[in-house]
Amino acid sequence: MKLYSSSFSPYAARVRAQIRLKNLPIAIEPPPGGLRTAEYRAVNPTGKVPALLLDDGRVLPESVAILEYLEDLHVEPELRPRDPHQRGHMRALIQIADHVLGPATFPLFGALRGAPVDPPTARTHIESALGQVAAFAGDGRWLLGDDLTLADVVLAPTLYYALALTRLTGAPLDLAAHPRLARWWHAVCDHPVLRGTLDEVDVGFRAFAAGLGHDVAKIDGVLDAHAAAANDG
Ligand SMILES: N[C@@H](CCC(=O)N[C@@H](CS)C(=O)NCC(=O)O)C(=O)O
Repeated sequence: MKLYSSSFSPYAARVRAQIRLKNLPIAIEPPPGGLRTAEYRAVNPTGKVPALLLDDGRVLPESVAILEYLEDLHVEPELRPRDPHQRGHMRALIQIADHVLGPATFPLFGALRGAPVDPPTARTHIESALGQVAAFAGDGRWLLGDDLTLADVVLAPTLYYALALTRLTGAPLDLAAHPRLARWWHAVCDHPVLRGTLDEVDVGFRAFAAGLGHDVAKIDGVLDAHAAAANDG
C-alpha cells in the first residue's frame, strides 16, 4: 500500500500519524505528477491528498474514510473506543473538525493571499468552533479520556492551522482562554508521533507562507505548548 500525501496537508497528516501510531508498512509518497495534475487525477479522480493506493490498484480517497479503513484492517493499537457511545462521540468530534473548525480557518488562507478578510472576525468563528470541541471533550489526557483516538489525530493538525493562521494574519488565538484545549495541546505537542507529524506540517506551511512573503517567525512556538498562548510579536 501507498499513501499519497503532502507534508503541509492537515488531512494527509492525520493519516501519516495513524500509519506511524500503528506502525503500518505503508509507503508515504507525494502524488505522482503533483497535486491537480492530470497524471494524479488519473490515479485519484478527486485530485486531492491524501489517497490510499491499495496493493490491488484500487484507490481510496478522503482522509476520514482512509482512517476508518485502516482501523478496520489493522485493529491494534485501537484508535477507536469500543463503547458505541464513545465511538459516536469520537465521530462527532471528527465532524466538528471537518465541518466547523476547519472551515472556520479557511478564510485565513485567503487572507494570506491578500483576500479581503477580517482576521478578528475569522478568529471569532474559530473561537466558537473551539467552544464546541471543548464542550464535547471529556476529562483525561486526550479528547475522549485516557486513550488516544482518531479524534485527537484529526483535530491536532486542524488546531495547528487555527493557531498558525491566526498568528500570521495578526489576530492570534489565545489558547489560554480554552483551558481544556490548552491542556490537550500540551499532550499533543509532547507525543512523539503527533509532534513529529506536526513538525512536518509546520515545515511545509512555513515554506508556503514564506513564499507568499509572510513573516513566519510569528509562528515560532506554536508547537511549544507552553508558549501556544497568544503571541502578539
Ligand atoms: N475532504 C478531504 C480534503 C482533502 C484536501 O482538501 N486536501 C487538500 C490539501 S490540504 C488538497 O489536496 N488540495 C488540492 C486541490 O484542492 O486541488 C479529505 O479529508 O481528505
